[in-house]
Amino acid sequence: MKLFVSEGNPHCLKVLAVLELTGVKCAIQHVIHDEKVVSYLNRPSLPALLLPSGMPLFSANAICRYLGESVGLQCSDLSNQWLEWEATELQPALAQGLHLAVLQGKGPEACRVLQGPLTYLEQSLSKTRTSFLTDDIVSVADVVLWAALYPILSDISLLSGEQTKVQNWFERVGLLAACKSAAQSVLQGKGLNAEVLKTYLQKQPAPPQRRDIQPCNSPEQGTEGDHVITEDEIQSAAATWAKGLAETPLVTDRQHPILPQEGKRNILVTSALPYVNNVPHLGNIIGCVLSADVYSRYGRLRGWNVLYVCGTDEYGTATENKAREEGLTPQQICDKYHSVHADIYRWFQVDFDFFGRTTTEKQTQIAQNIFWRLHERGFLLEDTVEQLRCEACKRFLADRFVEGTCPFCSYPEARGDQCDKCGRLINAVELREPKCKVCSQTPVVRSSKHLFLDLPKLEVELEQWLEMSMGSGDWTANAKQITRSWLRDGLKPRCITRDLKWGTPVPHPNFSDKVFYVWFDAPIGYLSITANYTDQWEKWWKNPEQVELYNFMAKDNVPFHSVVFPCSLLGAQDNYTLVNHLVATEYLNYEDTKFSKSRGVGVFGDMAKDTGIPSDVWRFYLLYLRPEGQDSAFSWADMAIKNNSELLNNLGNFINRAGMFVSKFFENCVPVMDLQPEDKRLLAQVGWELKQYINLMDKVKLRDALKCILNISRHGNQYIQVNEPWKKIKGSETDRRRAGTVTGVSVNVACLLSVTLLPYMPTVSQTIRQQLNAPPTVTATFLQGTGSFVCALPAGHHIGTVSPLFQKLETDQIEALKKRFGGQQAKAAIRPAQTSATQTVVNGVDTKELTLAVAEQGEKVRTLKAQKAEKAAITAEVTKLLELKKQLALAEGKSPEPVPMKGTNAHPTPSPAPAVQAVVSKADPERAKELTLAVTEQGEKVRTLKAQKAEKAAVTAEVAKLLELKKQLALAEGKSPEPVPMKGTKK
Ligand code: B3M
Ligand code: ZN
Repeated sequence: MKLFVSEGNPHCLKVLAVLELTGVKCAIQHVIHDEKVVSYLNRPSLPALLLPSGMPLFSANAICRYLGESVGLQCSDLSNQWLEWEATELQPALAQGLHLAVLQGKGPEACRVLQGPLTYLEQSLSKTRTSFLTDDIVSVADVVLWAALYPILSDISLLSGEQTKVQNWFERVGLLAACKSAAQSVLQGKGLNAEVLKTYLQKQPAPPQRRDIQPCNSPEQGTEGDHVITEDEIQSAAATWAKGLAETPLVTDRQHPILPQEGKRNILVTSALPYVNNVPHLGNIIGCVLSADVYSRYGRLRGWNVLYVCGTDEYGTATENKAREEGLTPQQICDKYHSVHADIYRWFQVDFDFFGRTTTEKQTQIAQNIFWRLHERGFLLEDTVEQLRCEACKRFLADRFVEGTCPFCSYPEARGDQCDKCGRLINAVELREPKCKVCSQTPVVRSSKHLFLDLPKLEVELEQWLEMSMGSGDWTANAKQITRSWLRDGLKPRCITRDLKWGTPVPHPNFSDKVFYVWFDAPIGYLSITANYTDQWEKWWKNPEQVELYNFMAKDNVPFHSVVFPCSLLGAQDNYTLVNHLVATEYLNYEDTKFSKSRGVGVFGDMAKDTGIPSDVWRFYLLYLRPEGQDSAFSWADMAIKNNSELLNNLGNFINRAGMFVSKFFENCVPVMDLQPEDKRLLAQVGWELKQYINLMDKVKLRDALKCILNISRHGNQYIQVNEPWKKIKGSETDRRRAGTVTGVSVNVACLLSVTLLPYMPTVSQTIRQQLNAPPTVTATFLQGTGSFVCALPAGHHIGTVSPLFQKLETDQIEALKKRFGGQQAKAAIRPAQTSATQTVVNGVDTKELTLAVAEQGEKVRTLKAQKAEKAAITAEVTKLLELKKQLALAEGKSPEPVPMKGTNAHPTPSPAPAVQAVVSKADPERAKELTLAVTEQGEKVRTLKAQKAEKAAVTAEVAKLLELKKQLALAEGKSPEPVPMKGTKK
């Protein structure tokens, strides 16, 4: 065996100390920091241990565990838990702390960054009666934690005076000869001041900046941002809080028709008009209507004057075909599917001010008017066009009905109007090897006369205007880039007429048998839909001085909204409102493939409601995944994880605890709050997240803003966890006042959350506000200006009835859904378990090696996650991990069940029916009071264990106790001793 270490690297300190402690025989080789010892890793990773088998271990904690095990020092569950905590919670904070302290000389800030983990350690140490973390003898976990903290804690000035337990423990471990000599060898016994540490840190990638470190919570906490709360912020947060709800206006109900108002921000929001002839899938929904809905709802909360319009895009050959398929007229198809769309969006709670359609009289009027104005002003050209005609189908082929090879990039599946690979627009006749999409025959070229929009003539004006719009508005990066690449290639005239029947008729006598091309016609739909909403539509659409226009769409719609349509409007010279903010999403995939109606793969809008998963949860997950900046993929397993960890364990848990404390401990009445420095610190942290939320929302970064909400509740959970109001309520008068303050502050944070959540989860938001009996003015208050977290539920405020907000998504439920909706992954997940893994058993692979491989791979995944590596990279490693776990399970003779997902909890084993059930219940208020506390306390214990991902058996045991206590409580309250359902589990 050979151990590779480098000087100055605190991880090497861990392994050297454990090596010496265990006395394992092993050669040690000192190398320089960037030496690549493990050939297949793409970056140097030290320390590394070359096992006798030739297999390398390259995570310090796995090496330590291995060394311990090889001398019979097995890691207990508790030790393993500490190692886990060290890797996932402490290390990220340390990376930032060391960076701040050593490279930037910011000791106090480093201190603040480490405060969370150190407080947690202090609390844990004060709860144990043993001299070390897990026992009265030192464990691998003690040494690992000691070594990790050595550089920081050896500088005593960085330890706050209150952390005496940590200090004593640190000194005790440091007395071990193994630790002393390792510290000497790696850091010259100098801790923070060691030159070698500085050299080592300089070679490390800058750590991701963490806003704050939570002791134990969801694994995916926000690590972006780099905010350290200052004293000023704390003071100003406290001052803001004290203002309360006083003079804040009410968000008034909308009065239709909504029209621009003098002196207001008048915001016109459109979502791309979904094609009527098919049912939208989740990708369509998040790309347009849902994103625009979240932004509109947010805008209304901000007090802006928002009008959100949308409708179905109904003309074109696709509709004609669908009609033929279903034996209906095109109009009947439109009527039928228009209402299908409307129902779906209603179910998703998309709050349009008006949802119209393009096949209306107004559409004809406005489109023809724009056409004539373009004609009169000389922006239309006449030309003979070669067109593809399918002789087999006896018709001209609309762009979407021909497919072939892209003449620019050779992508083989380019459409007749556009290439999905390079994004360029194509004239169908330019396609190489064209094919009719209906019958696959090769179409022939025929010529006829058509009208063209003279884009080159409008190019200069367009460019001037684009420069201004992109400069002052919020255009997503993809929208800018696609538009620029269009202009770079130089604009060409675009044909705006088609030889079809189902469309807006071209009014020109020479073209009376033609209709407008859908992409000339459809964006005019925005105007005509507004005209169907109000006769005063021009106040929105011919009013660029007063109106800001936001267009939401998927990226393939960009050129039509940034080039073609603006040119139509510019050429019409009628003072039209042009797009100020163009918000385009990337694509959402389904599992590891694309949504496909024909292959029956993916979730379509009409199916979502049949899953039993609430609309709000769908909204949440789609927005959490919103493809901002890059494509993303819907995954059932991930949806369950996000639901169970973020909604249930983080958000729901916090809001429910806050409310329950008020109702259980303070008779539904918000207690007096006497703010201490740490409460004010929380106000500042929450206030800061609120500001981020507003900044991001203003810039339409809907996905990132959602993370701020989750961060707020994480802060809240941590605050409750640290302050333990359920214990303090039983203490002295001072303790009880403290419990009151913490409860009051928490329930106010819950109130803030209800408002920030409103755009995303309107029903949940309303439920919370009802439960808290929040005054209606709260919605307008928090989101004013740059955001202000005021005390909205003051002492004396009475809340309503609190109940759980979310339900757990069970693994079997998710597996069933995955099967039902198809996708490669569903099949893939089932197969390998029985094939490849079975062979492993036959081959008799030793479980010890597999155990190590699992541990190693687990570390790898954790590291990648901590480093916020690319999702694809993480997913790949997670897949490997799962496969290894399956192999291990098989090798151990267990069934190759899918490994339960992280973040889900085992079903609590119901405790055996107690004898008390036979007893006729008789209320005992004194006992009930005591039991209420016991239940709360036990509930906290279970939650803590779960959050710490404690062993299943341990959790189950505590859950059983909890259920028993609840039964006793029910009896003492004179209720029937029915088993009380666990929070968040299904009834
Ligand atoms: N119906 C295309 C699409 O949904 C089209 C959008 C029109 S927006 C005016 O991708
Ligand atoms: Zn054909």
